[in-house]
Amino acid sequence: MSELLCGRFRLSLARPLVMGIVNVTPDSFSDGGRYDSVAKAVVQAERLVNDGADILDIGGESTRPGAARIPDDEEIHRVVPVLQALQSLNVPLSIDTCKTAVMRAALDAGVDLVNDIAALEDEGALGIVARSQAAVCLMHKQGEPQGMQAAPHYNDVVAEVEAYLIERRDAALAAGIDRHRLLLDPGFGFGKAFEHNVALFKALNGQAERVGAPLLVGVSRKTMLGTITNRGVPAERVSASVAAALLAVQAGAAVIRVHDVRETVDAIKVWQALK
Ligand code: 7PJ
Repeated sequence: MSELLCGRFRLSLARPLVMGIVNVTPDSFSDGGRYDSVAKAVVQAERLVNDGADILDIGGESTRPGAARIPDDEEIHRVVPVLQALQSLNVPLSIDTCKTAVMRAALDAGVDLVNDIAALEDEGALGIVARSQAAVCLMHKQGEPQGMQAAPHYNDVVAEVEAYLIERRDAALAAGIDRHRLLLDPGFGFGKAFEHNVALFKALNGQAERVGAPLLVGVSRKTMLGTITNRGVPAERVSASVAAALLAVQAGAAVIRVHDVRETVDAIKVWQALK
């Protein structure tokens, strides 16, 4: 079975891994000195580890459709104290960023995985990651988060997404990133209409073999699941998210990125015992 070289860790991919989402979003009312947002993120991270998270994904900038951008130094000041505080947990830490400056600061703070929705397209990103020991997730998106859901267009969404992932995988390999450090992600909800997401999900089976690297899948609480279940509120999409996570691991996904770690871990345990 294959392994993922991931900073301080070598992670076996013999069973699906659960990546728990930690958002570091400052509360503008109560956050003098950012102490509160750091403390809250650390508490949330510790809870996710207790719930069985294999990896923690720390993000300081929302990449949800329509979200505003924040400056590099603001993002660094949000995430680096959290990464430092979580080092001693002895759990692989991922940084969810698309900015080279944030990657550099996170790598200096000891991050084990760079999760990039822009697949290391930012200037200098390939080189920064290549010079580290960190794993990297290269994700497909069409357009930028600010306007990407306006009018997504594909002639053949599966073929186009897979061609892009292969191109970025090859760019990473050419930059000197070992293939055992790579994860690829079709990028559910990133410049994709409902029918594009459905087509991509149905194509997960065999996709890792076609694109030549293990897959990370992130569908947790996303709009596509709200559309299927008619749940407008993301927090009401937990059952839908667990069902989709199970289907993704059954189709061969190596890593599942989720909000609801405890529920997803239980479901995967049942799947493993009874499949
Ligand atoms: C993803 C992500 C995803 C990867 C976000 C949200 C939006 N990183 N970061 N894959 N989604 N690799 O969680 O709804 O699907 S932020």
